[in-house]
Amino acid sequence: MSQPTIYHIPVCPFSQRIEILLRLKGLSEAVDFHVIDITKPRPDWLLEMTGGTTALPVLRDEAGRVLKESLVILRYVEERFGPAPGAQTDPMARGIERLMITREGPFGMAGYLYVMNRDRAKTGEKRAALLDHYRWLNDFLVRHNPDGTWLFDTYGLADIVYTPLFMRFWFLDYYEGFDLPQTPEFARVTRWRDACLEHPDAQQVSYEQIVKLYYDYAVGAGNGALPEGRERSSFVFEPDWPGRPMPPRDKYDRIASDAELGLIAAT
Ligand SMILES: N[C@@H](CCC(=O)N[C@@H](CS)C(=O)NCC(=O)O)C(=O)O
Repeated sequence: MSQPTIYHIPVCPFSQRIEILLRLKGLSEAVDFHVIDITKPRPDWLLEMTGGTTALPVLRDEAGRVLKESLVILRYVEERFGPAPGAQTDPMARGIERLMITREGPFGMAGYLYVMNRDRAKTGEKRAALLDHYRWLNDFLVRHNPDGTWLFDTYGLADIVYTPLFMRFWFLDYYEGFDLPQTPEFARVTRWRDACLEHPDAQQVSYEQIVKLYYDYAVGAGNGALPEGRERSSFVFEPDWPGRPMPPRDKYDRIASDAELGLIAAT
């Protein structure tokens, strides 16, 4: 192995962060990406490499040393290959970026819990929990860069960390009819989110791809688990997502079959 390898699952938001950073640096070829099929048990060589944990991405360097956690891997990529063009260097600016990033875990979790919920009585509370995070992000942006687009003047680390989550939240648009309220309290975060979604170096995934692959999350089954009555996961590699129909949106009423989702391979 002559360069690092990142092991990841398809459309993983956490590995997309690293892909965006590498692309911003013009270094997309400096790391190999190896896709793991999340619908099958993890191979022994992978579990041996991770020490038994299953969460990805995992980076393995040329010497066989292993790193986990996307934020840790991002930092490794920055330190190994140098900062991206326009990256913040001032210690306080770096601190403010990290402060904003402290919220990424709970923010992502709120969106995933919202899409996975199938109890209509709880939808309001899931939506409210996510909006609380968006409000916090809005206030943070207003405080540090009220008139700009990104957290600072250029698309940087905090923007990179959140962009893949905004893209996964297309599943909320499709399955929950969720969007940010068009009110002043969300105006700044809406501007930021929309610009992140359109950034040219962050186009590794599409709306259609997210909606099709994450169908199983929308009916409550995460991480390649099978929803009731199904034999194929929406994360299967074959048939690949472009050939499948758009899934039904009625996630609260029923679980679509393998056939309806286009998951049965032609024989
Ligand atoms: N905090 C971790 C989260 C990683 C994570 O949850 N990865 C998901 C894929 S998007 C995963 O591997 N899920 C399968 C599993 O945990 O077994 C990071 O930032 O890298």
